[in-house]
Amino acid sequence: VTRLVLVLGDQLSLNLSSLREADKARDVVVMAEVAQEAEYVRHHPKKIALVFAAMRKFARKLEDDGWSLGYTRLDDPENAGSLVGELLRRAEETGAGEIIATEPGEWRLLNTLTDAPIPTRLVPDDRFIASRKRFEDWAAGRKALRMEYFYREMRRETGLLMEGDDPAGGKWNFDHDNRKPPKEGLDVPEPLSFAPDAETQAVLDLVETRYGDNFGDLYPFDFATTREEALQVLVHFIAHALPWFGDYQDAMLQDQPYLFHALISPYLNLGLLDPLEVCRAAEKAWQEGAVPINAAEGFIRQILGWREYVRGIYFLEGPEYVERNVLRHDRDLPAFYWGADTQMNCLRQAIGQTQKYAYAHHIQRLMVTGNFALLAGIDPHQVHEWYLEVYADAYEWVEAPNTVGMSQFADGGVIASKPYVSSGAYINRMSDYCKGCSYSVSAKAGKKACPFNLLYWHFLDRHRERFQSNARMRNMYATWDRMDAERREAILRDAGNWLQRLEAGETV
Ligand code: FAD
Ligand code: DLZ
Ligand code: SF4
Repeated sequence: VTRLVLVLGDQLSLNLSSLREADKARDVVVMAEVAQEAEYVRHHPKKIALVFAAMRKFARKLEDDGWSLGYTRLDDPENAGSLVGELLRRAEETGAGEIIATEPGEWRLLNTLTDAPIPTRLVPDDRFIASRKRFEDWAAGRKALRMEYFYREMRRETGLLMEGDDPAGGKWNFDHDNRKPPKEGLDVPEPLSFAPDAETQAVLDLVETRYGDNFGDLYPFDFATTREEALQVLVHFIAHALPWFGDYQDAMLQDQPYLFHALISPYLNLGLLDPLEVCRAAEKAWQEGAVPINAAEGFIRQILGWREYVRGIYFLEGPEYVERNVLRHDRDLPAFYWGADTQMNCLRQAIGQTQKYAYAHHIQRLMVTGNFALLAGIDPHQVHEWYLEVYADAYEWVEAPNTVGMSQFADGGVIASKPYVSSGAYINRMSDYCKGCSYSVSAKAGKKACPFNLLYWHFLDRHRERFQSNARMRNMYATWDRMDAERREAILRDAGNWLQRLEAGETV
């Protein structure tokens, strides 16, 4: 008898495990644009449009490959509004008695499908380099789950950047050579841009009508929407940006949202690109002498290391992970995260860019929007929902560990060995934001003082009990303790007043 093969919006890979299990001759693939998925948070309109456009084109590809398909568009009058509703409708239509699905990347959907009122067989998602089991085995019995050690095992297992048993270039990690501040007049490559075809335009019209009020600009829309286009983005990155990726990985420049980043996370996360193929392409460029080792290693580590590691942590830690709040932060997310005005230029730039492009690079997410939320004591669940909504690459399995763990330390240190906090000095060193700011990055207290300077000490002071014995934070506390008492009092008082103005809704 016929079976239904569910293909989710972020499972757009021809070698998907569920498709491999299925029989083209008798089974029916089900794909559905549903309100349940489009509305579990108020996604950026660009993200919804990207998912729907890529789904429609992938569906066509499956049909060309000979699959029977039940594809439901969001505005189909029969649309049941949820994935299970759609599966039931298609089961009735086709007489199917079983569903095959590749495990979804999120607890919410995993539980929904496990409890579906129709027999459902879930097969592992093997579009990752490490399986869930592989990660669990690595984690078993370890006290600390540090990415670096997991990454080295993955290097050994895949042979990526290995010379026999040794890491290529003699070191596992070349970050020491990376993280250069930006230079004036950096020559930054133009990213590729894909003009919407008629199929994408139909999606854009639909998204504008239904989700035009969500935070974020739908236009201009120039994402790749097929595997072929995503591969062009990868090739373009390797030729024009990868050589400098390591050097300027942490740099931030006003009006240069992309710098030397790859811009491939939306495509990796949708399944249009495969993580191992991306790593191999970077390795090949290094082998051919086209890129230096610090660039190739730094880039491969983000995918083979971080991306695989955070997925492992997400499933290891369980569905309650997103509720964690060990620092008991409870302030509401300020209105400027949704585009209201702020005098802090770094935040205005990072958020403005997010609104426009549904993109910000890692250091903007970690050291500007994330750093601020952590210093200001914002409720990490609200921070988590914000990151899940505003980025085109946001799926809970990758977003939550990065936000709740790496950025907000709300998991108590599962991912990060110390909180990622900094004063304005770091942002000033790594960007050109401060010169266009109403605050003074060199002022440590007083009305003009950069809020990051005030809140940095406020954070350390209010969490002294938790962090003062952390070896990696000893220097920070020593510096604080060396200041004279009057100065410390003035800083804490100014920080408290600033937070009050923030809470009162003033444009801070
Ligand atoms: P590049 O800087 O060019 O890096 C190349 C690739 O490495 C990325 O495409 C991505 O696949 C991978 N990568 C890099 N850093 C990470 C990381 N920390 N975790 C996982 N993969 C990584 N990434 C997402 O894909 N989805 C998210 O929802 C997401 N949320 C984040 C939230 C916060 C608070 C932070 C600090 C980081 C988040 N990241 C997320 C990680 C990272 O910021 C993005 O992957 C990256 O900015 C994507 O842009 P790029 O493709 O140009 O990346
Ligand atoms: C993100 C997303 C959106 C916006 N819409 C759909 C949809 O209509 N149908 C669908 O199958 N998937 C969609 N997705 C992707 C899912 O939310 C994603 O599969 C889960 O979050 C698991 O990662
Ligand atoms: Fe940001 Fe402070 Fe620099 Fe202003 S002075 S841009 S608030 S770091």
